[in-house]
Amino acid sequence: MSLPTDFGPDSGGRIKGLTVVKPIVYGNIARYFGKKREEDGHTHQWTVYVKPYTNEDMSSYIKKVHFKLHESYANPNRIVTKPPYELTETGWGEFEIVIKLYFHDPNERPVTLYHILKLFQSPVTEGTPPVGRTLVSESYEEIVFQEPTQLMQHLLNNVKPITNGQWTHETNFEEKKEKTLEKIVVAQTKVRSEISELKEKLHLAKETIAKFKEEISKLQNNPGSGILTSV
Ligand code: SLL
Repeated sequence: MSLPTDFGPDSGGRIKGLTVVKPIVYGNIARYFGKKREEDGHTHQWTVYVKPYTNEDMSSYIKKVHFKLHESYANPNRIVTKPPYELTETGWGEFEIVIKLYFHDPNERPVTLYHILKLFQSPVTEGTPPVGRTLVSESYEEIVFQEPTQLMQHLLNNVKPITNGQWTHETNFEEKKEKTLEKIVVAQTKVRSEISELKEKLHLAKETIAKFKEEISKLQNNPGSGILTSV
């Protein structure tokens, strides 16, 4: 793509106090062949990807996406220069994929994401079950641009929609957000009540200590009155 050129000699200067956030979704889908392939032992086809959370064409500010695969793959360093930022492969095993996003503005440092390629369905799956035989493992993230340059701000603000239709995801992130929030509230309540129980115990323990101390000093001041006698 051609970059705007009207930012003058100062375009390298950063815009103080400005933060631009771009929500993204990254992860993989995978499909089991149904059997192990004779020729190479591969069992799955999978696609790893990075896509925008909202209906925005990220190519206005993303220069390329680097997917680093396991060394068992031929040419493990795969570069994708235009959307969709995805890579389809076949294989037999799970491993960590390093995803590095590069931006058009060279002042902007690349962003690195780590995704564990998932091929095998866990015994207990949370949330919505996969459609058919396709497994989905994806995460929500936010790229935060702190004090971008004017050039980068321009690129970030001038994004086109990808589709005129609805932009949807395999994962219902709104539902996930609500459920996660509920879990946090439950955990918070539990931790709070444990803290107050422990405080109560501590309070009782302190009271008991104080009582004993009082007893001791009484007995020390008045030795004849108790079982304690000085030797
Ligand atoms: C495992 N630690 O043992 C992992 C490594 C590597 C998966 C998984 C290679 C495909 C090909 C492939 O699927 N590697 O032949 O190119 O589970």
